[in-house]
Amino acid sequence: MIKPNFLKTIVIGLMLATLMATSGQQAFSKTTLKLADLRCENLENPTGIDAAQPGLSWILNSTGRGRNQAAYQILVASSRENLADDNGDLWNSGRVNSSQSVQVSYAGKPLASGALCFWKVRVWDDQGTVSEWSQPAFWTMGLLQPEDWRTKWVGLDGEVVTNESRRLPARWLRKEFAAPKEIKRATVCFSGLGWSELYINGEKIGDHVLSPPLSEYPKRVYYETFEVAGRLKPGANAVGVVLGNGRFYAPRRTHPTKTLSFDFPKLLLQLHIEYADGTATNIVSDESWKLTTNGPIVANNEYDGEEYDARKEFPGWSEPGFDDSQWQPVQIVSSPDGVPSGIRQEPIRVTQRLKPVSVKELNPGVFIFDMGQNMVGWCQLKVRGPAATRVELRHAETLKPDGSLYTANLRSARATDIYTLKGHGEEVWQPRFTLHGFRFVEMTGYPGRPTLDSLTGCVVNDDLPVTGEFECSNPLLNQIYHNIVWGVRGNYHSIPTDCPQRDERQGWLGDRAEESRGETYFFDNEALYAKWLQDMADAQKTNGSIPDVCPSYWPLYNDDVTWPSTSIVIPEMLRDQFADEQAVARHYDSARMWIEHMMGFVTNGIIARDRYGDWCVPPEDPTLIHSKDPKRNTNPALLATPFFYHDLRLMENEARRLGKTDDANCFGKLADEIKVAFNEKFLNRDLGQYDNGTPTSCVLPLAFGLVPDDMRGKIFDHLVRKITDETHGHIGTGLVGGQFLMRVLTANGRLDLAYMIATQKTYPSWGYMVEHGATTIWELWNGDTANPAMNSGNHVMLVGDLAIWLYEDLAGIKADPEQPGFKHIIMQPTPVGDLKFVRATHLSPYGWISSEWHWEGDQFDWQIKIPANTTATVYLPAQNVEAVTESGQPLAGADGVKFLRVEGGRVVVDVQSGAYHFVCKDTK
Ligand code: RAM
Repeated sequence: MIKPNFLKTIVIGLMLATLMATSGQQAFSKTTLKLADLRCENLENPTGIDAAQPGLSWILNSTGRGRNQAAYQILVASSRENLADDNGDLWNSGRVNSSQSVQVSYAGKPLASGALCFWKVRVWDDQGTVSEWSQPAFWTMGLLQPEDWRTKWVGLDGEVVTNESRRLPARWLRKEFAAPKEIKRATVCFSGLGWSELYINGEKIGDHVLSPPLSEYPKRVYYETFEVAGRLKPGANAVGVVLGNGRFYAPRRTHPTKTLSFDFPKLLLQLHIEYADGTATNIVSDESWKLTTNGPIVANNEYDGEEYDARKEFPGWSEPGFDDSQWQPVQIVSSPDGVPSGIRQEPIRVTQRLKPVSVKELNPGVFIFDMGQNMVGWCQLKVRGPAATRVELRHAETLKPDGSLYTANLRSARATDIYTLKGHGEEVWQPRFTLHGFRFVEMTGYPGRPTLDSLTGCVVNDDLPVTGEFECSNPLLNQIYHNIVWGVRGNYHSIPTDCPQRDERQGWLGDRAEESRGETYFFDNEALYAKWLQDMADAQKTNGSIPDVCPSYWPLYNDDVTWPSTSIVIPEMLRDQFADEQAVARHYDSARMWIEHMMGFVTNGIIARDRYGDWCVPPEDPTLIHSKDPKRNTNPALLATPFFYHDLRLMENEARRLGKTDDANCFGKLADEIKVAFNEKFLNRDLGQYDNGTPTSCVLPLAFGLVPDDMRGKIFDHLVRKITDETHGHIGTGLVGGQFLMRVLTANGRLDLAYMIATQKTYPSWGYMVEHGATTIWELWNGDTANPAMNSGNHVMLVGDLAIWLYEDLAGIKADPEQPGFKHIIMQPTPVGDLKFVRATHLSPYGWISSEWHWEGDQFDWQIKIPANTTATVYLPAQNVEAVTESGQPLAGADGVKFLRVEGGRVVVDVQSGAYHFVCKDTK
């Protein structure tokens, strides 16, 4: 079963495709303006927001041509009734002549803690037509001031030893209270660290799992907010919370870096009840709560797994009247120091359920299930049998040749869940406080013979809206795309992680620099990455240093350039893809501090601070993790200096946009100096290469504009020679160079080479992974043969800019940075190789964009959709205007189309919003 968000976007995508395939001209007729998808802080009806001026966005759904928003009006009201009466008692923006429909900042009355805000919007188009009011949406404010929390942290400081100390039994906490009067509103805010679940009167609140989000705990802790009036009843009520370890309690895991652990699990909770008579009360975590560790979750640890003894269940524990005389009073415990902060990101949920594709009995009583897909989450178990029967589930990504689990690459993560039956009827169980990266499950101890129905794979990740689909005529590329999407989603767990299976799962910065831009085409990761920037700022030292891993659970403050540069690159991505000016502006000071700190390492225009090299360049020997071949490895200064140059240019642009001219000049000046020094030191004009001439040493200077104009051709030729003569059409870059490789080849006219690299089946290539059974992307090009010490089957860093290239260059959908967030779109597909068709859709902040092309004989047949309130520049592969038709008519004079120029075998036109059907003859 797929969760609603997933379904919603897929259905919209399909509807769109069908519309485009069948409607032809009819879709172009003028339709009424419809508003949809109202978002506050880019989230649907969020609760507990702490931005003083939340950003409000909507989408104009209109399929006609040239539909633009000329003005908007927003009403924000403190009640549904007021909003229905068009009484914006919090804010009536009045008619604002503006086309802005993304992140319009709230500018009404100051919003108090807990404020309820209902809102709607209407718009005028440029013909003066006014839309209906949108459907109402809402948001609520969180607890904005520290003094709003009238509560204490509670828990139990001290180990309750089970079989080992890193797998604590869960802590169960409860409190009964009376609600004597009619309830008008009840809001609960709580932070249960590491992870927690909240129950009221016997029911779990919300469908979130593994919450709250991970954070830099000594700086910030996240709390969840739910409206719960409907869960309370007049009279006796009870609230219960179960606390798991998460990353807050994470001791004794030392490989290969010491992992930070913070404290024993703890809870901060405040339930604010407003009665109909105008009075109010707070139910808070304090000494009156009871606690037990003697519950059914006898051991939990994210990496090692969960043990559950159903015989220890205590039905009714979160309902009034439960006998808690055996429970102990909670302790008042120390605060984790971090400021409680509202959450601004989508929650983690079970987003899909997979049925196993096979089950085999390996040895008597040992069953191996195959989920058919390397997935991340856990299994739901269905079992009947006598009490005390122990069913054990072990998880792994691959199998050994003998069919048993291959677990060497999990390192110390045990990835084992154990369920002990209570012995009553059918028992259905799934763990709460663990996570596994796996395709195969070994089941032992099952009473009888399990069937495919005995296990269900629950896919668990940040429940981000799906923003795109890609398909083309090359099945290998489609499978690679599938592997990318599964890899990305499996590594979204309130931070982007490096891997989901071994004893690591950290937010490594380097892995997600440019690669994060590719992800935006199929997941709306705006809120997630804006939050990760906050993690980076929280982890930053006062001297400006940013660690390689954020939150800094592995405290690696190496002061290298390439990994922390992600804190400069992500703001650019958020701006280009989402027009998220707010996150960018918020992060500016932190970014500047880091740049200033790193400037101290620049000597004579060169910075050589590097820690990881061009990580995971394809090694010469299939058993190696890292290449020892000096010809494959790039000089550290050739990685750090270009990247720092790039950072400075990004900062220069950003400072200018923010009106910080002095900063901009300072960044620009240093960048100029670096450019000169870099070329003086490393450019070999005679050989036409930098230093030892690795592919990466060509790619970075080309991508960042570091190469003197007269040498661009030569450096590019050198790169081409490396690929054709030395790597024979295979990839030769690691994590750093791979972020720009496909685009550098394409921008310089060798899309054919990019296509060759992308569709290789032999080592090293993404296709090689597919040929060897991968359903995600491996950490190593030689993931099937390398040492298990570092060999994850589910990493995204080697994706590089492949996903960007699929959408931007093959499908031809790209944001124009001059009008970010796809306000203006560049539509420039490049037909290549044996590709017969490409279809892609992308949900931009303005609505769905689509591009669908195929060859009809030697004619290029291309249908596109440009959402309302945007425009696009379209590059048609034809020599002249006469060779192009639109919806069967000559291009010249087509409604919504403006001819610009003919350039490099392309007819370039500007188009208004709407659906278009182009046919290009004379494409050569
Ligand atoms: C590995 C991680 C990550 C990489 C670092 C340098 O342990 O898996 O992907 O960024 O090392």
